[in-house]
Amino acid sequence: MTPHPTLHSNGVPISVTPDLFGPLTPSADLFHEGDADALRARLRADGYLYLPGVLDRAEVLRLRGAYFSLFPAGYLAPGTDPEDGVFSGSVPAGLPAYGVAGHPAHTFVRSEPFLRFLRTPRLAGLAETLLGGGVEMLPRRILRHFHRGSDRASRAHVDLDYMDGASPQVLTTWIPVGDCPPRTGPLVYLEGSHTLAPEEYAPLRDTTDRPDDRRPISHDLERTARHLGRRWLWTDFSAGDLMVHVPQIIHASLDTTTDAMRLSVDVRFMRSGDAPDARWLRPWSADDGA
Ligand SMILES: O=C(O)CCC(=O)C(=O)O
Repeated sequence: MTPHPTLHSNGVPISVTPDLFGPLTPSADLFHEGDADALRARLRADGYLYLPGVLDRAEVLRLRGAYFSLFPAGYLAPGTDPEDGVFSGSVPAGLPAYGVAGHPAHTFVRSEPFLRFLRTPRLAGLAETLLGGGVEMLPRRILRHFHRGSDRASRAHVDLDYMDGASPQVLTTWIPVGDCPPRTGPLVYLEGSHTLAPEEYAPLRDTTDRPDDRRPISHDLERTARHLGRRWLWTDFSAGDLMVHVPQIIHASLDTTTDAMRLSVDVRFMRSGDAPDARWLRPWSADDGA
């Protein structure tokens, strides 16, 4: 990792040392070889698939531009292209709270460019390969956008805690919408954590910055790694990369400290015919409570 002796998540520092951080293993070779058995085996073994460059970079960047074009003047740094998504440092007065009706993120996940992007056969095709049959894309698709200075990031969690009203045979695909090196706030995955019994990480939930919500495991990534004796796996994501993960793996995100903003889409698939979790049947809104 480039010399960042300390990273942060939710404003809490985490030292960048070999006992706390390691690299994600790429699997794009298996993807391009079309080796379905090997992809499924890798997903079972690691709990994730890191697939660099399998999406069309230009299309991903166009999506980034389409989103940031929706913001009022003053949000993007003067003279910059919306595709670059460069924060000016100030949020224009009157912008609704993030992701609620009236905010660009709320509008965007209901817009044709967003829905068209998700229709790329690569996404559903991969989910079919991995889930072994027909799949449905769940209608709740989360757009996450962080800018520097907010000290906000995704806490360590497992997706299953947010969709426990249905079969655990679901997969999450996570798409960085833009380049996303560690200081821009990507996802990080706790190595091999999909094999842990929930009781092993339950004690971490007692120290929390969200006392009213038992679902996050921790906002303190260093404490989480040390308690469970595992490393956070990271990479320097580029636009065009794709992650797939199982709903039992612990993951979190780092804080955004660059002028370039972090933007990503989180899309989940279930097997056709399985009963869905009812909370995932409506388009995402940041205040939907799901
Ligand atoms: O994009 C993020 O920061 C979090 C994505 C994720 O893990 C989730 O929505 O469950």
